[in-house]
Amino acid sequence: MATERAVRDLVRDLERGAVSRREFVGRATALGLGLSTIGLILTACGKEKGSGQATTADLGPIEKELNIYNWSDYIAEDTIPNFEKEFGVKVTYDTYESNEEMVGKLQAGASGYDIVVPSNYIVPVMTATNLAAELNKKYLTNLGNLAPTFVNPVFDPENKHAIPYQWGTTGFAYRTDKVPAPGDSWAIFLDQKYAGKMTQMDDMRDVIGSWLRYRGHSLNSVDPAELAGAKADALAAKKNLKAYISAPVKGQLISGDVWVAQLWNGDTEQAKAEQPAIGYVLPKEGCTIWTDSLVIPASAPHKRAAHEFINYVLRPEVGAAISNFTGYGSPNQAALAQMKRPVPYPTAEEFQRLEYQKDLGTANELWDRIWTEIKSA
Ligand code: N2P
Repeated sequence: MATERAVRDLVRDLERGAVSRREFVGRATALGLGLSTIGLILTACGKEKGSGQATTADLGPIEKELNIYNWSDYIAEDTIPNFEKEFGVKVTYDTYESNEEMVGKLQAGASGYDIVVPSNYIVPVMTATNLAAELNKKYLTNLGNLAPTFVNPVFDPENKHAIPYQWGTTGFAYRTDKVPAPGDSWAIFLDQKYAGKMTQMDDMRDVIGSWLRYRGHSLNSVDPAELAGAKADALAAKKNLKAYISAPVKGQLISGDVWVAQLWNGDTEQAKAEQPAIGYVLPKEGCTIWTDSLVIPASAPHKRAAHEFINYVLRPEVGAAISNFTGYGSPNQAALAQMKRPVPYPTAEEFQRLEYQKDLGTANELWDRIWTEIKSA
């Protein structure tokens, strides 16, 4: 008679690919399992592991609800209504302004979300702490539409947990009519001439990162001396800032209350659509490039609907409509032909000024402390 324990261990080994299906059948038979039981287990465990396939268990019928938690202004107006109509799913849509806000919520136990949209450096954190569900590729039939650069990205080899959604850069936007010669340096935020008319983002990684690059360091630095320098520069700039504010600064740029704002390229494009006197600068010292991905939290209550949504976004016309609204680059290669102004992925030369953020590991604490000190100063 098979002990329960031995069977459980064997099934686990099968699930993680430690034994092949053929080995499984031999050992399960030796443990006394009947063929129909073995068949059921094999069906539940899906296809052979180790072939780059993620989990393949059946997710059942599509649920009637889907809860999406996304960055603000990061989707086309008709993306959700069209999905609801076609799939018969009611979508609840919430927004956030930073990765830390979103992850903080998940870490605190928020469990209703079916889709979240972390930046590259957050994905490994989510997978390491079991916050991200493994994707079931059999539901993602449009995966082939992804551009090669976004297939098997370093932050998620094999796209096991994350399907790239949009990519962009973090530079600064400015009013061309108020600031005719903005230069091309982060130093603009140190210029008293524009005191009270400038903002930096409400984002630890982007603010400290900009001052690290300003002094020629990596924006992923964990060197205490480099970080102390970045803090000093950030504090000097803070004297000229109206606020730390991210996407919602667009209204103030449009109205002219703000003339220079650290901002992402796509949100700048959105503001420009309403106020043409807006330009965008990628500072010569360098700045962030990021990829945000669709991820299904491990705790998602509507996983089948979440997969259908991801697959829907991977359609060329849906991906194109999203980027046409957001102004960001699309990782959906099939969508590019349908985009009004596709943002070309940076060349190797342009990459010399761009850097992907990485998780800071144990240095997160030091960064957090410095950011708190900057904000409360
Ligand atoms: C949303 C833009 C978010 C991109 N407005 C940040 N990674």
